[in-house]
Amino acid sequence: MKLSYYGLFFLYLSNTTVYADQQSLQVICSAKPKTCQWLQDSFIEKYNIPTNIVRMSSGEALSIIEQNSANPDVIYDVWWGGTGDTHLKAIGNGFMHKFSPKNNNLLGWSTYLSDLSDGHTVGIYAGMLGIIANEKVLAAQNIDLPSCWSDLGDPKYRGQIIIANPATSGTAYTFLSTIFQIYDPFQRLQILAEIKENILKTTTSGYAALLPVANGEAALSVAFIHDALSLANKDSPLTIIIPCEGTGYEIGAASILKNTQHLKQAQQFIEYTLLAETQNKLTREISLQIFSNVDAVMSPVYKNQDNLNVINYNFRIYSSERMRKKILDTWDELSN
Ligand code: S7P
Repeated sequence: MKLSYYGLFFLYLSNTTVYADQQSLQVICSAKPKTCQWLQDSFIEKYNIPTNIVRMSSGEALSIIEQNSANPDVIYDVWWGGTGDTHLKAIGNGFMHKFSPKNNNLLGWSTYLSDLSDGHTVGIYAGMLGIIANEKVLAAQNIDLPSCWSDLGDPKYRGQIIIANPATSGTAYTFLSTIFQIYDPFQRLQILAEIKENILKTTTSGYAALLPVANGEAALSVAFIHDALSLANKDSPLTIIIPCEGTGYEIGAASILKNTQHLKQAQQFIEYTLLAETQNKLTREISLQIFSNVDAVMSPVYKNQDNLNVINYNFRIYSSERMRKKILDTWDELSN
Protein backbone atom coordinates (compact mmCIF):
# COMPACT_ATOMS: atom_id res chain seq x y z
CA MET A 1 0.00 0.00 0.00
CA LYS A 2 1.31 3.44 -0.88
CA LEU A 3 0.93 5.84 2.07
CA SER A 4 0.33 9.39 0.84
CA TYR A 5 1.96 12.47 2.38
CA TYR A 6 -1.35 13.13 4.02
CA GLY A 7 -1.66 9.59 5.37
CA LEU A 8 1.86 9.62 6.80
CA PHE A 9 1.19 12.96 8.40
CA PHE A 10 -1.89 11.77 10.28
CA LEU A 11 -0.07 8.63 11.37
CA TYR A 12 2.59 10.88 12.83
CA LEU A 13 0.10 13.18 14.58
CA SER A 14 -1.86 10.33 16.13
CA ASN A 15 1.26 9.58 18.18
CA THR A 16 1.95 13.11 19.31
CA THR A 17 -1.18 14.20 21.16
CA VAL A 18 -0.11 16.19 24.19
CA TYR A 19 -2.10 16.01 27.39
CA ALA A 20 -1.49 19.42 28.79
CA ASP A 21 -0.72 20.23 32.38
CA GLN A 22 -3.75 21.96 33.89
CA GLN A 23 -1.83 24.64 35.76
CA SER A 24 -0.08 26.52 33.00
CA LEU A 25 -1.33 28.47 30.06
CA GLN A 26 -0.83 26.15 27.08
CA VAL A 27 0.17 27.87 23.86
CA ILE A 28 0.64 26.34 20.44
CA CYS A 29 3.11 28.54 18.60
CA SER A 30 3.51 28.29 14.83
CA ALA A 31 6.17 30.93 14.30
CA LYS A 32 9.82 29.97 14.07
CA PRO A 33 11.16 28.18 17.17
CA LYS A 34 13.31 31.07 18.41
CA THR A 35 10.31 33.42 18.35
CA CYS A 36 8.20 30.91 20.29
CA GLN A 37 10.86 30.46 22.95
CA TRP A 38 11.32 34.22 23.28
CA LEU A 39 7.58 34.73 23.73
CA GLN A 40 7.39 32.10 26.45
CA ASP A 41 10.32 33.55 28.40
CA SER A 42 9.35 37.20 28.10
CA PHE A 43 5.65 36.63 28.92
CA ILE A 44 6.54 34.66 32.06
CA GLU A 45 9.06 37.29 33.06
CA LYS A 46 6.60 40.14 32.63
CA TYR A 47 3.43 38.64 34.14
CA ASN A 48 4.64 35.69 36.18
CA ILE A 49 1.96 33.49 34.59
CA PRO A 50 3.11 29.86 34.18
CA THR A 51 3.13 29.29 30.44
CA ASN A 52 4.10 26.35 28.29
CA ILE A 53 4.69 26.89 24.59
CA VAL A 54 4.75 24.03 22.09
CA ARG A 55 6.00 24.66 18.57
CA MET A 56 3.94 23.19 15.71
CA SER A 57 3.69 24.13 12.07
CA SER A 58 0.40 25.67 10.96
CA GLY A 59 -1.12 22.53 9.41
CA GLU A 60 0.08 20.37 12.30
CA ALA A 61 -1.60 22.72 14.78
CA LEU A 62 -4.80 22.71 12.75
CA SER A 63 -4.89 18.90 12.74
CA ILE A 64 -4.22 18.64 16.48
CA ILE A 65 -7.00 21.15 17.17
CA GLU A 66 -9.41 19.33 14.84
CA GLN A 67 -8.62 15.92 16.32
CA ASN A 68 -8.90 17.03 19.93
CA SER A 69 -11.82 19.44 19.78
CA ALA A 70 -14.07 16.95 21.56
CA ASN A 71 -11.48 15.79 24.07
CA PRO A 72 -11.62 17.84 27.30
CA ASP A 73 -8.29 16.36 28.48
CA VAL A 74 -6.34 18.11 25.80
CA ILE A 75 -6.34 21.68 26.88
CA TYR A 76 -4.46 24.05 24.65
CA ASP A 77 -5.52 27.62 25.33
CA VAL A 78 -3.95 29.79 22.63
CA TRP A 79 -2.79 29.29 19.08
CA TRP A 80 -0.25 31.99 18.27
CA GLY A 81 1.24 32.56 14.83
CA GLY A 82 1.06 30.46 11.73
CA THR A 83 -0.74 31.35 8.56
CA GLY A 84 -4.18 32.93 8.94
CA ASP A 85 -5.87 30.50 6.55
CA THR A 86 -5.37 27.63 9.02
CA HIS A 87 -6.80 29.72 11.89
CA LEU A 88 -9.79 30.65 9.72
CA LYS A 89 -10.40 27.01 8.92
CA ALA A 90 -10.39 26.05 12.63
CA ILE A 91 -12.75 28.96 13.31
CA GLY A 92 -15.03 27.87 10.45
CA ASN A 93 -15.27 24.46 12.11
CA GLY A 94 -16.31 26.05 15.42
CA PHE A 95 -13.16 25.15 17.38
CA MET A 96 -12.17 28.62 18.54
CA HIS A 97 -13.39 31.11 21.15
CA LYS A 98 -14.54 34.64 20.32
CA PHE A 99 -11.74 37.11 20.80
CA SER A 100 -11.70 40.82 20.09
CA PRO A 101 -8.53 42.54 21.26
CA LYS A 102 -8.82 45.56 23.54
CA ASN A 103 -5.90 47.01 21.66
CA ASN A 104 -7.37 49.02 18.79
CA ASN A 105 -4.11 50.49 17.60
CA LEU A 106 -3.79 47.91 14.83
CA LEU A 107 -3.16 48.05 11.11
CA GLY A 108 -5.97 47.40 8.62
CA TRP A 109 -4.86 43.89 7.58
CA SER A 110 -4.85 42.81 11.21
CA THR A 111 -8.43 43.89 11.86
CA TYR A 112 -9.42 42.59 8.42
CA LEU A 113 -8.69 39.09 9.68
CA SER A 114 -10.79 39.78 12.79
CA ASP A 115 -13.67 40.93 10.61
CA LEU A 116 -13.34 37.96 8.29
CA SER A 117 -13.53 35.61 11.28
CA ASP A 118 -16.46 37.42 12.90
CA GLY A 119 -14.27 38.39 15.86
CA HIS A 120 -12.48 35.08 16.48
CA THR A 121 -8.89 35.93 15.57
CA VAL A 122 -6.53 38.83 15.00
CA GLY A 123 -3.62 39.46 12.65
CA ILE A 124 -0.28 39.59 14.47
CA TYR A 125 2.15 39.83 11.58
CA ALA A 126 2.30 39.74 7.80
CA GLY A 127 4.89 38.60 5.31
CA MET A 128 5.42 37.83 1.65
CA LEU A 129 6.32 34.57 0.01
CA GLY A 130 9.29 34.33 -2.33
CA ILE A 131 11.66 31.98 -4.09
CA ILE A 132 14.82 31.65 -2.05
CA ALA A 133 18.01 30.71 -3.88
CA ASN A 134 21.50 29.77 -2.85
CA GLU A 135 23.39 31.39 -5.71
CA LYS A 136 26.66 29.65 -4.86
CA VAL A 137 25.07 26.25 -5.43
CA LEU A 138 23.55 27.34 -8.75
CA ALA A 139 26.73 29.06 -9.93
CA ALA A 140 28.81 25.94 -9.17
CA GLN A 141 26.64 24.08 -11.69
CA ASN A 142 26.36 26.91 -14.15
CA ILE A 143 22.62 27.23 -13.65
CA ASP A 144 20.90 30.60 -13.71
CA LEU A 145 18.40 31.93 -11.18
CA PRO A 146 14.66 31.40 -11.69
CA SER A 147 12.56 34.55 -12.14
CA CYS A 148 9.02 33.17 -12.07
CA TRP A 149 7.06 30.49 -10.20
CA SER A 150 6.75 28.62 -13.50
CA ASP A 151 10.57 28.49 -13.85
CA LEU A 152 10.75 26.23 -10.80
CA GLY A 153 9.45 23.40 -13.01
CA ASP A 154 12.37 23.64 -15.44
CA PRO A 155 14.27 20.31 -15.59
CA LYS A 156 17.54 22.16 -14.97
CA TYR A 157 16.41 22.47 -11.33
CA ARG A 158 15.95 18.68 -10.92
CA GLY A 159 16.86 17.73 -7.34
CA GLN A 160 17.46 21.37 -6.42
CA ILE A 161 14.27 22.26 -4.55
CA ILE A 162 13.54 21.72 -0.87
CA ILE A 163 10.13 22.88 0.30
CA ALA A 164 7.77 21.98 3.12
CA ASN A 165 4.85 19.59 3.02
CA PRO A 166 1.65 21.65 2.46
CA ALA A 167 -0.37 19.39 4.78
CA THR A 168 1.82 20.39 7.72
CA SER A 169 3.17 23.76 6.68
CA GLY A 170 1.38 27.06 6.28
CA THR A 171 4.27 28.31 4.17
CA ALA A 172 3.92 25.50 1.63
CA TYR A 173 0.12 25.78 1.64
CA THR A 174 0.44 29.51 0.89
CA PHE A 175 2.72 28.61 -2.02
CA LEU A 176 0.20 26.18 -3.52
CA SER A 177 -2.74 28.51 -3.02
CA THR A 178 -0.73 31.29 -4.66
CA ILE A 179 -0.22 29.10 -7.74
CA PHE A 180 -3.93 28.25 -7.67
CA GLN A 181 -4.82 31.94 -7.61
CA ILE A 182 -2.44 32.91 -10.42
CA TYR A 183 -2.90 30.09 -12.93
CA ASP A 184 -5.93 28.46 -14.51
CA PRO A 185 -6.70 24.82 -13.61
CA PHE A 186 -4.82 23.33 -16.55
CA GLN A 187 -1.71 25.49 -16.17
CA ARG A 188 -1.45 25.04 -12.42
CA LEU A 189 -1.59 21.25 -12.68
CA GLN A 190 1.16 21.28 -15.23
CA ILE A 191 3.36 23.73 -13.29
CA LEU A 192 2.90 21.96 -9.97
CA ALA A 193 3.61 18.55 -11.55
CA GLU A 194 6.86 19.88 -13.01
CA ILE A 195 7.87 21.53 -9.74
CA LYS A 196 7.17 18.37 -7.77
CA GLU A 197 9.50 16.45 -10.10
CA ASN A 198 12.31 18.81 -9.09
CA ILE A 199 11.94 18.37 -5.34
CA LEU A 200 14.85 16.82 -3.49
CA LYS A 201 13.01 16.46 -0.19
CA THR A 202 10.29 18.01 1.94
CA THR A 203 10.28 19.25 5.52
CA THR A 204 7.50 19.77 8.07
CA SER A 205 7.80 23.54 8.29
CA GLY A 206 8.64 26.27 5.81
CA TYR A 207 11.43 27.61 7.96
CA ALA A 208 13.05 24.17 8.23
CA ALA A 209 13.18 23.93 4.42
CA LEU A 210 15.41 27.00 4.34
CA LEU A 211 18.16 25.58 6.53
CA PRO A 212 19.48 22.95 4.08
CA VAL A 213 19.34 25.51 1.27
CA ALA A 214 21.35 27.96 3.36
CA ASN A 215 23.83 25.10 3.99
CA GLY A 216 24.18 24.32 0.28
CA GLU A 217 22.38 20.96 0.25
CA ALA A 218 20.12 22.25 -2.52
CA ALA A 219 19.72 25.51 -4.40
CA LEU A 220 16.09 26.55 -4.04
CA SER A 221 13.24 26.85 -1.61
CA VAL A 222 9.94 28.67 -1.30
CA ALA A 223 9.49 30.51 1.97
CA PHE A 224 8.49 33.75 3.64
CA ILE A 225 11.16 36.25 2.69
CA HIS A 226 11.62 37.59 6.23
CA ASP A 227 12.67 34.10 7.34
CA ALA A 228 15.21 33.85 4.54
CA LEU A 229 16.68 37.25 5.29
CA SER A 230 17.06 36.44 8.95
CA LEU A 231 19.21 33.44 7.89
CA ALA A 232 21.26 35.03 5.13
CA ASN A 233 24.89 35.69 5.95
CA LYS A 234 28.21 36.12 4.21
CA ASP A 235 28.99 32.40 4.07
CA SER A 236 25.64 31.28 2.75
CA PRO A 237 24.23 34.09 0.68
CA LEU A 238 20.54 33.55 0.10
CA THR A 239 18.96 35.50 -2.72
CA ILE A 240 15.31 36.50 -2.56
CA ILE A 241 13.31 36.43 -5.78
CA ILE A 242 9.82 37.91 -5.97
CA PRO A 243 8.37 35.86 -8.84
CA CYS A 244 7.38 37.67 -12.03
CA GLU A 245 3.72 36.58 -11.71
CA GLY A 246 3.42 38.32 -8.30
CA THR A 247 3.36 36.56 -4.98
CA GLY A 248 1.12 35.46 -2.14
CA TYR A 249 1.39 36.59 1.45
CA GLU A 250 0.40 35.52 4.93
CA ILE A 251 -1.36 37.20 7.78
CA GLY A 252 -0.06 35.38 10.83
CA ALA A 253 -2.90 35.09 13.34
CA ALA A 254 -3.55 34.53 17.05
CA SER A 255 -6.68 32.84 18.37
CA ILE A 256 -8.04 31.30 21.57
CA LEU A 257 -9.30 27.73 21.66
CA LYS A 258 -12.91 27.09 22.50
CA ASN A 259 -12.01 24.64 25.30
CA THR A 260 -9.62 27.02 27.02
CA GLN A 261 -9.42 26.72 30.78
CA HIS A 262 -7.46 29.95 31.13
CA LEU A 263 -9.48 32.50 29.21
CA LYS A 264 -8.20 35.59 31.04
CA GLN A 265 -4.55 34.60 30.71
CA ALA A 266 -5.07 33.59 27.08
CA GLN A 267 -6.45 37.06 26.31
CA GLN A 268 -3.58 38.61 28.23
CA PHE A 269 -1.06 36.60 26.23
CA ILE A 270 -2.41 37.76 22.88
CA GLU A 271 -2.76 41.38 24.07
CA TYR A 272 0.89 41.21 25.17
CA THR A 273 1.93 40.21 21.65
CA LEU A 274 -0.06 43.09 20.14
CA LEU A 275 1.88 45.73 22.09
CA ALA A 276 4.28 47.83 20.03
CA GLU A 277 6.89 47.27 22.73
CA THR A 278 6.71 43.46 22.34
CA GLN A 279 6.60 43.60 18.56
CA ASN A 280 9.58 45.97 18.42
CA LYS A 281 11.65 43.68 20.61
CA LEU A 282 10.82 40.79 18.28
CA THR A 283 11.81 42.83 15.23
CA ARG A 284 15.09 43.91 16.81
CA GLU A 285 16.06 40.55 18.21
CA ILE A 286 14.50 37.73 16.22
CA SER A 287 11.75 38.18 13.65
CA LEU A 288 11.53 40.34 10.56
CA GLN A 289 7.85 40.12 9.64
CA ILE A 290 5.69 43.26 9.44
CA PHE A 291 4.00 43.54 12.84
CA SER A 292 0.45 44.71 13.35
CA ASN A 293 0.66 47.54 15.88
CA VAL A 294 0.43 50.95 14.20
CA ASP A 295 3.40 52.11 16.31
CA ALA A 296 5.61 49.09 15.62
CA VAL A 297 8.83 49.79 13.73
CA MET A 298 8.74 48.70 10.10
CA SER A 299 10.75 45.57 9.38
CA PRO A 300 13.84 46.45 7.30
CA VAL A 301 12.89 43.59 4.95
CA TYR A 302 9.67 45.28 3.88
CA LYS A 303 10.74 48.93 3.82
CA ASN A 304 11.52 48.69 0.13
CA GLN A 305 8.25 49.26 -1.73
CA ASP A 306 9.63 47.42 -4.80
CA ASN A 307 9.15 44.20 -2.87
CA LEU A 308 5.39 44.57 -2.73
CA ASN A 309 4.29 42.79 -5.89
CA VAL A 310 1.54 40.84 -4.14
CA ILE A 311 -1.51 39.18 -5.63
CA ASN A 312 -5.01 39.91 -4.42
CA TYR A 313 -4.92 36.92 -2.08
CA ASN A 314 -8.35 35.54 -1.25
CA PHE A 315 -8.23 34.47 2.39
CA ARG A 316 -11.91 33.63 2.55
CA ILE A 317 -11.87 31.10 -0.28
CA TYR A 318 -8.41 29.65 0.35
CA SER A 319 -9.13 28.93 4.02
CA SER A 320 -12.30 27.00 3.27
CA GLU A 321 -12.58 23.27 3.94
CA ARG A 322 -13.37 22.59 0.30
CA MET A 323 -10.43 24.51 -1.10
CA ARG A 324 -7.93 23.18 1.45
CA LYS A 325 -8.93 19.63 0.57
CA LYS A 326 -8.75 20.37 -3.15
CA ILE A 327 -5.26 21.87 -2.89
CA LEU A 328 -3.85 19.14 -0.67
CA ASP A 329 -5.40 16.37 -2.77
CA THR A 330 -4.05 17.93 -5.96
CA TRP A 331 -0.53 18.04 -4.54
CA ASP A 332 -0.78 14.56 -3.07
CA GLU A 333 -1.91 13.04 -6.33
CA LEU A 334 0.97 14.43 -8.37
CA SER A 335 3.82 12.00 -8.55
CA ASN A 336 7.50 12.79 -8.00
O1 S7P B 1 8.70 32.98 12.17
C1 S7P B 1 7.75 33.59 11.43
C2 S7P B 1 7.12 32.65 10.49
O2 S7P B 1 7.98 32.25 9.50
O3 S7P B 1 6.64 31.53 11.15
C3 S7P B 1 5.56 31.02 10.49
C4 S7P B 1 5.91 29.83 9.82
O4 S7P B 1 6.87 30.02 8.85
C5 S7P B 1 4.72 29.13 9.20
O5 S7P B 1 5.26 28.08 9.43
P1 S7P B 1 4.96 26.69 8.86
O6 S7P B 1 5.37 26.66 7.44
O7 S7P B 1 5.87 25.89 9.74
O8 S7P B 1 3.53 26.43 9.11
C6 S7P B 1 5.13 31.98 9.52
O9 S7P B 1 3.80 32.13 9.77
C7 S7P B 1 5.97 33.19 9.82
O10 S7P B 1 6.38 33.91 8.78
